[in-house]
Amino acid sequence: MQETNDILISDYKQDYAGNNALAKDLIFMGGRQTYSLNGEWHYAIDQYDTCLRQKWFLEQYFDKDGRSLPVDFSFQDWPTISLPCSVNTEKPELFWYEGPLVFTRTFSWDMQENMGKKVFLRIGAANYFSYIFLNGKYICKHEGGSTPFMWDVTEYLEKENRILIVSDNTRNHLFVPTENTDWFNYSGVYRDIELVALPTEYLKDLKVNLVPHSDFSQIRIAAETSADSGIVTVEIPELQIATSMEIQNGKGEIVVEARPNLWSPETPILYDVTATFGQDKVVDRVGFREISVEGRDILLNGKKLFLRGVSVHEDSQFTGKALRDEERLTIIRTAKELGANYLRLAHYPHHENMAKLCDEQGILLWEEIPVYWAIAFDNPATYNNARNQLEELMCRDFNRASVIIWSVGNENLDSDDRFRFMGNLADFAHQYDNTRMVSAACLVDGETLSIKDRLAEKLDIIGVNEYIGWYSPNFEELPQLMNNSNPTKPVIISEFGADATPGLHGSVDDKGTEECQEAIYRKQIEVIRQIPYIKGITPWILFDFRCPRRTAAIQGYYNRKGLVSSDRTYYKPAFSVLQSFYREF
Ligand code: GCB
Repeated sequence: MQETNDILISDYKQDYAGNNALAKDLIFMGGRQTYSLNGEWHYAIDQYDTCLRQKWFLEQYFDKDGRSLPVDFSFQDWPTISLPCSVNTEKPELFWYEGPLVFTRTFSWDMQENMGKKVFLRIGAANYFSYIFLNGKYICKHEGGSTPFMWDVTEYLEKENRILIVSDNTRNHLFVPTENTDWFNYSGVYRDIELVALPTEYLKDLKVNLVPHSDFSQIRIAAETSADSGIVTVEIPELQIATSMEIQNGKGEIVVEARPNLWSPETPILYDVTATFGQDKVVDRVGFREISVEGRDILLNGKKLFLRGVSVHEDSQFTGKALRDEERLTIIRTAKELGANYLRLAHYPHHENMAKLCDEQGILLWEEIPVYWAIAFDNPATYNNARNQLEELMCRDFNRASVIIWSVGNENLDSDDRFRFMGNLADFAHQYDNTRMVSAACLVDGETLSIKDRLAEKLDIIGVNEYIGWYSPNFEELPQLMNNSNPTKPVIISEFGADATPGLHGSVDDKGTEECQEAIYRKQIEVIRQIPYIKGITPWILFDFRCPRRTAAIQGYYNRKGLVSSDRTYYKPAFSVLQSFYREF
């Protein structure tokens, strides 16, 4: 008796223990034709996880003798919602909802046209756990709310199909991020859902980059294929490159001599790259640049660089985390108006289009995984998950010239477990990718009032968050902090800032006023500009953003440290202060 059983079983998730979609399952997507499953889906709030307990996806309406059974779902009668989206901003009754949601829809599949092909499901991101079912079968699950995942669904597809997704953003102290953050925990499947049909032998990955320290004259092309052996051909027509590489054990790599025009914020030049493997073909638009560190300097294409940045969340007052490209362009436009050449995409991987747009628009990027605050650093499963999220991000954005820094986390206490955890992540990032710098946003050492963190030895660039003038109201501490520190590596002030409610006025000492925020920006800039080892700043933050922790009347569930209001229209005076500083460069 199904109903009796399911309520008596406590470890119902055991049935979904396998088939974990991981970074190794991702397939290179550049230029691929996809079949979109975006659009209207039926959905239900499923607070008690009854779908997974009762296995609704089996659609068992009758017992074995044909007698009808009572069921607790009716997919076709459920309300609909257009995916991808953050359900919180779409449905007022779901604004504060956290927990399991069930989404389902039907679709037709052309079996004839796709005969002999391998078909993969790809979900751009869903927060935080996703369980995928197709035609009554459990397909896979994925952990992590900001990175894509893929799974081979070839053998499950039929002419008429039902897909069902359980998307669960219940917070938990063992997750990455942990249960306590300073941003809104938006629910649902908020990036594209698509199928991609590939020939049986296909290109699994393509990485293209300028070889570091090659005098800007060598391009490395690395490919992975589903087949063990074969030939991959690669063309970069504007560089007169037409070459091929041999695949052995599913991998191949070549280095070719070339003199590309280098990518930079001033010259965001991209080259068309095409790779072919048998029947399969992918394309990408790739910029070539070299980012490096020399002593306390950051160099872009061999030239010293100051990162004139600002931090941003993936958060829209209107669309939650499911920003549209126009909204991404507004972020970039506003940053450029500020005079920025660099953005910190805090605190988790943003949509892949953000890095693509920044490649085109000439904005450098810091990308980050949500190893944020009090992570369970002693838990091996938490580490594996963080590492996988980092790999998914690095795999997804490897070819983006704009991305110059991988950040392995933000504001974590310097403990032994944390050093091991984040140190290993930093080592892993270095191993995976020698074309970028590795950093993390560290805390100031409160005891010595200095930039001192054991993790620094694992990083190329030290990020430091300091809120002097705000959380530490004594402004004298800022020059002291700078004088007490003597880092051997470049430092980025990855955060400083102050809240200001748009239109709220008072004296410079009245917290939450525009005057107070402006004064803190002036003082910060006055000190920072004199410190030779500071090679960039990303003040907190470009736009006000939603945040459940912020309950004071002047906050209204928003973090008001933005230089611009959450609707992107109102510029606070601190915006011009930072803009004037950036104009000096
Ligand atoms: C921080 C965090 C950031 C917060 C910010 C704040 O240090 O890194 O996520 O939103 O402070 O406003 O307190």
